[in-house]
Amino acid sequence: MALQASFLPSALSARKEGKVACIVKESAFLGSSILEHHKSQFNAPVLRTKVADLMFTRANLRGIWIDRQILMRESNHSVGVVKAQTTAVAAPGLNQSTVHGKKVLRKGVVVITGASSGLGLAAAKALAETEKWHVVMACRDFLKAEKAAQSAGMAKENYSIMHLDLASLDSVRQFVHGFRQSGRPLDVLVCNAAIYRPTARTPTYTADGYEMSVGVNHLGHFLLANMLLDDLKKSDYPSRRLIILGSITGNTNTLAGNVPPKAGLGDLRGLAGGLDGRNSSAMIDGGAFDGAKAYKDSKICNMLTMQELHRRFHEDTGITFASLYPGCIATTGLFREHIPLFRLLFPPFQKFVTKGFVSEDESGKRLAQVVGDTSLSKSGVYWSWNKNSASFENQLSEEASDAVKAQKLWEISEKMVGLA
Ligand code: LMG
Ligand code: NDP
Ligand code: PMR
Repeated sequence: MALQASFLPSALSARKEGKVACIVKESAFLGSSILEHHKSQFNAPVLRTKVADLMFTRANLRGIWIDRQILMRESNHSVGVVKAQTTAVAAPGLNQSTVHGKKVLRKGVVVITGASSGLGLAAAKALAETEKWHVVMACRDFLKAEKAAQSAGMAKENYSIMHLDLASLDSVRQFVHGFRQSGRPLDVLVCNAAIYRPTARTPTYTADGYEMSVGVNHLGHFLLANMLLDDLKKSDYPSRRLIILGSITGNTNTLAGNVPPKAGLGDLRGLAGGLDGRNSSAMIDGGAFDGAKAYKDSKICNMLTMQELHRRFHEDTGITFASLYPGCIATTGLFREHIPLFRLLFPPFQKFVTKGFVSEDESGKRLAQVVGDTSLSKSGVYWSWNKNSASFENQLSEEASDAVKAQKLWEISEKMVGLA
């Protein structure tokens, strides 16, 4: 059996204010899962690995790529955690294989950011259960993601976990590099991760110095989406999609969108000024910091970006660009920073008063539809679901569908993430 191995070093992402981890150890917990994985799937020889940096060993066994990745997770302090993952995928470029004379579509590969909890995890689970998707869970906390996947009952061959911290553009670039090294094709990208800081009195900043909510929810995803567009273009999968989560609270044409503080990007002067709270405001519109508004503003950015991607790339590439409001998933980690009373009252309020509540399971199924259902393949759409859980094309607010603002947002964002 031919075994071809290559070792590719890669730089580590570092938060400006934090220390880069430099101690590496192989976790027994992960190590055993890899071993079992190897044995059950390929009966491959056990590859023993002791590595002190980010490395990839690729073994090409009779046309099946086995990628063994050992990634080091960055932490604010000097503790490193090793990630190891092994996955089989069809050789890139072949979207079909023949089994007993029948043509079978290969597994689709979907990258979901923030798949360690809430909607992202529920969608990962729903997709993995179909056995038609391999889910790459792009998460900032590897162990949390591994535990989440295991407790969700996801079968090992249906997912892998890769480190991605959207609060660092370096980490985004490294993720893309690592993903490409894995040899997997990219068929669908879901920009799902987000943070919400409703009780923050003062802004916090990403490694690149941008206000955290917009930095993570919009700018990190903006760079990721732009970089991975090339990979989506190369995919031979029948329906390639790029999905960015939106929300009702960013849309002022709804009751929920009118609960103060209301979203609004103004003339983008704060963003154009660097969103750093020093030379300019930490808010996109140039106003005083408001954590809840920053989140809602970031959601407008997400919805505008999806439409701008559609205008720029859909016709030439055939890629489907979509956004969605999955319903009010009032129980997720998104509200972790809200006051305890809010966290207690919000779910029953949404269940019994607004009736906008949706369970994590149900929301995961909705996102999974946008990933894979043939009926939701239209590009440029902001999907929502009615009371009977039937999908429909929803209307965005005037600001969230403003093409001039979308273009301006695109141009400023390109500069901020180093693409222009
Ligand atoms: C603010 O907090 C932050 O202060 C601000 O910084 C910013 O972050 C902002 O938007 C972000 O949030 C707001 C938070 C403050 O407000 C809420 O939490 C309101 C939403 C939750 C409302 C709970 C309503 C309680 C209803 C109970 C439902 C039980 C369901 C049983 C029904 C059974 C039916 C069969 O929160 C607080 O500080 C404390 C909140 C105290 C409650 C305030 C009550 C407001 C009620 C308004 C609700 C209107 C509902 C209409 C009722 C119709 C009845 C049919
Ligand atoms: P959760 O907090 O449960 O999930 C958010 C995910 O994002 C987590 O996995 C979290 O990781 C991850 N994340 C946060 N910061 C970063 C970062 N810097 N780098 C990488 N990943 C990060 O929230 P939800 O599931 O509710 O939210 C998912 C999406 O759904 C968001 O885009 C949100 O805007 C959208 N949405 C949610 C609604 C709701 O009612 N909940 C309604 C409408 C839209 P970790 O686990 O490590 O914290
Ligand atoms: Mg809102 C009328 C329906 C409705 C819906 C569908 C939502 C969704 N909310 C509705 C109404 C109301 N909310 C009303 C009447 C109030 C005043 C009591 C209210 C309040 C409220 C607060 C304080 N709602 C909130 C908050 C939050 O902190 C959440 C937020 O804004 O997060 C950004 C939130 C939400 N309400 C929703 C949804 C989906 C959210 C959170 C998630 C998000 O937009 O991503």
